[in-house]
Amino acid sequence: MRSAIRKRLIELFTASSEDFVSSQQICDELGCSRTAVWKHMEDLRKEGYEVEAVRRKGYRLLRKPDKISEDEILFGLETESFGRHIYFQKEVASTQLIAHDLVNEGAPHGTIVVSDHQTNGKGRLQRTWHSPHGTGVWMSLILRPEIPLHKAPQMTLLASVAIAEAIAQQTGLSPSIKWPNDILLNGKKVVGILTELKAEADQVHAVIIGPGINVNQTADDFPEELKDVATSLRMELNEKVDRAALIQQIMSTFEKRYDDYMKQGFAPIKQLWESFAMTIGQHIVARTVNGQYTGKALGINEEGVLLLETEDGIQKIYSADIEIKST
Ligand code: BT5
Repeated sequence: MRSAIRKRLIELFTASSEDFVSSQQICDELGCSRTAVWKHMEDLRKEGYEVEAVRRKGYRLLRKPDKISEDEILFGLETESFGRHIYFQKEVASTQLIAHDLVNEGAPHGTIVVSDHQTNGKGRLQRTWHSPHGTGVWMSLILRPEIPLHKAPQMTLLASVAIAEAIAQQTGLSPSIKWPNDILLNGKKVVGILTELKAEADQVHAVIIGPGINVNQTADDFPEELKDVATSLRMELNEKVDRAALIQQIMSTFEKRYDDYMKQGFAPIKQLWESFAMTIGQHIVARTVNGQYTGKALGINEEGVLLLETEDGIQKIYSADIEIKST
């Protein structure tokens, strides 16, 4: 099936929401015969779409396949700018690398890069992110906030709040956040987020937020070294999760929280972040590039910096790996 026709059909179904689209309307829009329309529907079904046909009413799209290419993400997307420009590729080295190029080419605020498989997914500090084929959401979101450089870390916390909220809404699960932005289910990592910046002097040009979300992996899909520390939504729910629907939910929640942030500042985000945080009040070890600190996590300040009560006083932690010692 030609992608332009598929795209137009999906747009028609999207515009009619849950309603039927008549054969006549489709004929008019595509400039083809009823037989050709019937054939297009057969093609959609072959691609995994569930299309209902009812005499005198027409066609209705019931379900999309668990694919995450442009059409599937756009169908039913309810945002203004987030996810409106989609760059999808079946396999990439890292969605972050592509996002950097797109930023340089002037990609607009809200652009996303999505892939089914990363061969060289990036974690923080040169670590790797396991991103097997067809099971996860490997994505980079380009934001262009007009904020000074020192506020950029708040974007990371905003991202983890928006994604944790979206997961809770989509699955009914109760995720928690480990500072700064690992999302955990039952103590195991289900989301990691890499945030990268393009900035000059004190002005942020773009923030590239790269969440890696384990969605439909089974335990066997994880390599030995991750089996005890990682989980997926499917493993926690005992059922598969529609990745395109999850991306749409994330786009909606993210856009809403981003607007809150732009209008009201960090305070509402801080409050939400604290409601998800599992780190607060815990005894932790924070490993930073400047050394290791042990103490009680008191919370985050207005800037999003973690405050740690150590034997030598209160230490501000800007970036670290956190190990939770006890409750
Ligand atoms: C992170 O790093 O948690 C950020 C991961 C961001 C990945 C996304 S995918 C889309 C976008 N494009 C990219 O290239 N990257 C981003 P960090 O906190 O450094 O954690 C990395 C560590 O998590 C690894 O060293 C492993 O121990 C563990 N890990 C690797 N893959 C994992 C997975 N799929 N699930 C859970 N843990 C994993």
